[in-house]
Amino acid sequence: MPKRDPVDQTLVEFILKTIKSRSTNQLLEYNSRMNMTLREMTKSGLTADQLNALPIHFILDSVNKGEISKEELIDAGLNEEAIMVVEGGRTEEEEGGGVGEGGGTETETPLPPPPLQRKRPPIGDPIRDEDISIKHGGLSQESLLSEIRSGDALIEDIQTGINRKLISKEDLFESGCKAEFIERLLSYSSVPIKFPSIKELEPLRKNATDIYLLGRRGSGKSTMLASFFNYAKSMGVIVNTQDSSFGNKYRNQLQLGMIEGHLPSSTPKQFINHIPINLKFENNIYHQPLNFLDMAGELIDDVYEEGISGFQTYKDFLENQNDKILIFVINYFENKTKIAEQEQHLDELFSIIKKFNITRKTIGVYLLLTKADLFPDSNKQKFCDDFINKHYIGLLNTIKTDRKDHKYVIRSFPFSIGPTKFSYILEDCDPNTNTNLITYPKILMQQFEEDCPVSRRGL
Ligand SMILES: Nc1nc2c(ncn2[C@@H]2O[C@H](COP(=O)(O)OP(=O)(O)OP(=O)(O)O)[C@@H](O)[C@H]2O)c(=O)[nH]1
Ligand SMILES: [Mg+2]
Repeated sequence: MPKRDPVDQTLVEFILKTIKSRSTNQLLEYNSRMNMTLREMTKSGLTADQLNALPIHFILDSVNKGEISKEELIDAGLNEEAIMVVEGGRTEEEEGGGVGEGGGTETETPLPPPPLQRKRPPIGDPIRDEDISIKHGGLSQESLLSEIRSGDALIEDIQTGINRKLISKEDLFESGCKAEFIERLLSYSSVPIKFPSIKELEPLRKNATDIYLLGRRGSGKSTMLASFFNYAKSMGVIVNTQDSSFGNKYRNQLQLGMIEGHLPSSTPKQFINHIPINLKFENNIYHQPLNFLDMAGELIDDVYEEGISGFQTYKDFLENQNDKILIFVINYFENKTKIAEQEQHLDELFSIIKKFNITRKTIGVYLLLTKADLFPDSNKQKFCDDFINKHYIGLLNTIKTDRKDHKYVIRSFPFSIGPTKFSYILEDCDPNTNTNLITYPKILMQQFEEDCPVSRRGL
């Protein structure tokens, strides 16, 4: 890591956390102004699309300066043409190819013969080329296939494997993927979202119900919201509001992802997404104004580590006289230690929220046990209630004790979007066949209809 002064270092660390949302020009500027290296970027999650959009002379310079190795670039998803240039040690510009901008590097290294003997076939071509090494770019055919079978493979690795003919669509088919799923898998790209900082967020609307989504990293908060918004939209219940342009964009993005069966990426630390909507039911002339607050699980984990001070930054933004619904999104685990750890975190989080006086204005606490498709029982509601009464009794009792002072409803229910594959892709995204996409958001919508006050605003 290059030496920087503490201010620059803090800034670099902040930018690296949101590297996925940065444009090519910004990346080049960070490199020239702050010495941010390509290795730091790729290690922090720079996407293959971002990497491949960088000028080739910049990539080559980074390699020549020893700031990143060819192997690391391959692992990060550098495309084949660029790899060939890197292997040769010169830019295509020097070769007369005209790609990239600015000057290349001065190198005498001759280009080695290209690793592939013939033109790259179309993506997904099932025909195998015996000449091509089965170990390419740090990916081995055997391990990739085994990861595909176990469902642990990274989407980028599968796409790279197909592009480099290491595996074929047939392999995916044989491992149980349907043709329609394979198409969605190959077209998947994580959409970079530029999250506003807490200071940039529009203030929470007054006279609305604030819906807090509280849960650890990966518990399913954003996915749940995506499914809820998609369902509510399809029922014609959502009325747009102009109170947060970012919130509206984020909601639209979540909804489109759900239509394509693509799940959201992990919400970056430090961010709270504020999504205001109005629900308007057919039989009700009034609106229900709701402010959804999708919190980053990483932030919530920090609150657990740092106690109340971890929440201090958000105090001004969150403090208001609005009614509140606290949704504890509980990741369904079978592992006893993971269950106990999650229970401790949520119990502590509830106490912190209580100290902040947030429970004073609370009208409902929902305990949502997610990933119900993984429950071993077909009676999901009963399984959820029994599971919470058995494993989350400590949290439940803390909440019940608090409820003696502030009257609110406590509800528990399961949630699921149905089985997922390779972490970010829904196996079946058609609500006609995947009834999870209707059943669970419908329960949630009914609870909001029942519990949240209405307003004349917007009529
Ligand atoms: N099987 C199954 N997996 C799910 C379901 N919902 C979410 N997941 C998985 O859980 C992962 C994490 O979900 P997210 O919605 O990103 O979790 P989050 O709570 O928003 O996480 P952070 O943003 O990191 O706080 C998803 O990428 C899916 O792989 C579900 O209903 N069923
Ligand atoms: Mg999230």
